[in-house]
Amino acid sequence: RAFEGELRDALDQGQFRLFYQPQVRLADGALLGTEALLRWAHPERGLLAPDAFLPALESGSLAHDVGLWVLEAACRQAARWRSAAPSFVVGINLFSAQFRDGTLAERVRAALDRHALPPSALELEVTENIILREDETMLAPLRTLRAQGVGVALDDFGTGYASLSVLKRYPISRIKIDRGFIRDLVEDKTDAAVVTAMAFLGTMLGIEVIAEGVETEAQRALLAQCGCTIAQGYLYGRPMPVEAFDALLPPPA
Ligand code: G
Ligand code: G
Ligand code: MN
Ligand code: NA
Repeated sequence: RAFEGELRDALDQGQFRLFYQPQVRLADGALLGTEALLRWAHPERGLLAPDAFLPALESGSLAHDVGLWVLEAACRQAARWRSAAPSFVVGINLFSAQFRDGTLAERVRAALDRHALPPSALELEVTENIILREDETMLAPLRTLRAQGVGVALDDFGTGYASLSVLKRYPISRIKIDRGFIRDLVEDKTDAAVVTAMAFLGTMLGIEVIAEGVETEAQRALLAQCGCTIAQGYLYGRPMPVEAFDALLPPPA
């Protein structure tokens, strides 16, 4: 209870930050986009990562409002970056609370409009577990937004309890291969086989596939052999504040 109050104050007082992690094309290292990741600049405890506060956030009603803040902040930033890199895409992670009141599609649309962004500038990351927890009515906003051109990424792919049928039922434009498959990729032939199958699945379905948690050059080389074309991970950059990310992009036009 007390912690939830503190989180509410954090939102009201502007203590949340978005960090950004690069997403690159494997072939040439070109910067294609970024995932926005939430941080709490706590006045006493310093910069906190989501594992320190997401459970508390999601247990109450606050996740919905923080999700709106994330949407707004990411769109504002995307508009800035797109003036330097016109096809740049910013991904945000959705909370399940954002599906509950039926306003998601309108709110995303409004945020895009406020910042004069085309729908393709934004990607919504949804985990398998969110998809399983919510009922089919959740489909509606994702379908609407996807039909308008907003990206929909299936996050942590392969780790949850979702079956491959989610690919059939949901309007997904990108699969994010969970970093659990990448960690031992070089040593573990099963991981290499699974990643190759996921990359092939993506190709056949016309869905982009991105490997998460890429940390080493050896992983990068093997991923390319597995048919994977896009990557995110410490090899290319940790989640970083806007000012650091700015240095990766050409100056705004
Ligand atoms: O850097 P990392 O510790 O940022 O993120 C940890 C977890 O927190 C990830 O699983 C990520 O999906 C989740 N997360 C990070 N930022 C957000 C956010 O803005 N919204 C939601 N719903 N989850 C987030
Ligand atoms: O939304 P998602 O669960 O995918 O959140 C990404 C999480 O993965 C964040 O906590 C982020 O800090 C973390 N992460 C990003 N790149 C790497 C990496 O190369 N290695 C490891 N171990 N974690 C990473
Ligand atoms: Mn994510
Ligand atoms: Na993920």
